[in-house]
Amino acid sequence: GLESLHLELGGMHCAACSSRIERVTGNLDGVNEASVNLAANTGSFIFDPALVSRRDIRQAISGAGFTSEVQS
Ligand code: 9UX
Repeated sequence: GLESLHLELGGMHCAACSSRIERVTGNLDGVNEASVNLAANTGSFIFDPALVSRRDIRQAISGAGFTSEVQS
């Protein structure tokens, strides 16, 4: 079934940054929903673990120039 990932994000300074993170993660096969909150520096991702991993999602974010930490 689907799983969720909640991240604390670093390096966002404007709405284009949060949109970019939503786009690069949402473009991954298996990511069904990508929602980034600029003000809170957080992101929530719904994904199919048969198609994409938590690591894949975090690598897409770092590739776009942002940091992420898994929220407890
Ligand atoms: Mo806004 Mo974000 O000018 O990398 S796009 S700071």
